[in-house]
Amino acid sequence: MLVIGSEVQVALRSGQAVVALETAVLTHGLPTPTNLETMARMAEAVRRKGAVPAVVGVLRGQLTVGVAQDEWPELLDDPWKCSVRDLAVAAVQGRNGGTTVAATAFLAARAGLKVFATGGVGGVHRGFASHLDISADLRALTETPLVVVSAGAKSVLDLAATLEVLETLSVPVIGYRTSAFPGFYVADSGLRLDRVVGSPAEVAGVRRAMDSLDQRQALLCVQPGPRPLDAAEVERLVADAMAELGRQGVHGKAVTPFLLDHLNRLSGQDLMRSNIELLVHNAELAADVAVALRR
Ligand code: PSU
Ligand code: MN
Repeated sequence: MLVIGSEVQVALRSGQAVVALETAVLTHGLPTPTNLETMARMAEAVRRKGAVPAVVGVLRGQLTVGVAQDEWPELLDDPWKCSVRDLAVAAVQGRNGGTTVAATAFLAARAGLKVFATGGVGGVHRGFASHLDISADLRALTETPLVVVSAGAKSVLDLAATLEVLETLSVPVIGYRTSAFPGFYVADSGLRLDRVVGSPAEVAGVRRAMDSLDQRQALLCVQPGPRPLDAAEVERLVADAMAELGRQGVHGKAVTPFLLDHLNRLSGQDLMRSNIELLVHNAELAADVAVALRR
C-alpha cells in the first residue's frame, strides 16, 4: 500500500539520514501560499543539515512517503485531514489527504524512517471532563519507534493532562536543552520536564537504547520555537477562540483546524510567524538527530 518517493527510496537504500514531515499543517494548519512556502523552508532546512526530507501525505489515494515538491499543490485539492483511521478509506476512495502527526508517524515508521519533525503534537483537549476529545496522535506515539521533534503540544490543549497521558503511555518526553515543556507559541508552559538532553547525539543515543530494549514507542523531543510569544497574550487569544468554538458548535476533527484558523485571524501575523519559525527550527533539529543516528 505504501508508495515511497524515488529520492527517499535512494536515501534509505544508501543509508542516508531521512526526516519525515507532516502535511496536515499544509492542508489544515496554514493558509495558502504560506503553507507551501513553509513546507519548502522545512525541506530546505533538512537538506542544509545533510538529510533528505520525506513529505508524507495521501495523493489521489496513494499513501506516500516522499511527496515530491511539484506534487504538493495537488494535495491541497479538496483534502481530507487524515488520521490513522482515515488512511484505508482515503486509499480506497482515491482521495487527497494531509496526514496528522498520528498518520505521518504511522506511515513513516512503516517505511523504515526514524525521525519526524512537526510543530506541535495533538493531545488532550481542554474541557475533556465534560466533552471527551483526545487526539489519536497520543495513541500513535505508543507504537511508532521514531524520534518526534516538536515545540511541545498545541497551546489550545490541556497541556498538563496531555503530559500525564504521555506518562501513562510510557512515551518519554525529553527537553532539548530545556526543562520547560514548551506550549507551541509559548516557550514555557509552566510545566516542568524531568528529562533533559544536550545534543543530537544524545537524542540518538536514547533512541538506540530504546530500540535495544525493544521499546516501540516514540521518543518525543521538545524545544521552544525561536520566536516565542507572550504566554498571557496567547492565553487570552486561545480563550477567545475556545468561546467561538462553543458558539459555533464545532466538534470532532474540525476542532483543531478551527482553533488554529481563528487564532491566526485574531492575532494578525504574530502567531503565524511564530508557528512558521518553530516548524523550520524543529526540521533543523530533526535533521541533526537523523544524521547522528546514522553514525
Ligand atoms: N498543530 C498545528 N497545526 C496543525 C496540527 C497541529 O499547529 O495543523 C495538526 C497536526 O497534524 C496534529 C493534528 O497531528 O493537528 C491533531 O489533530 P486532532 O487534535 O484532531 O487529533
Ligand atoms: Mn479530536
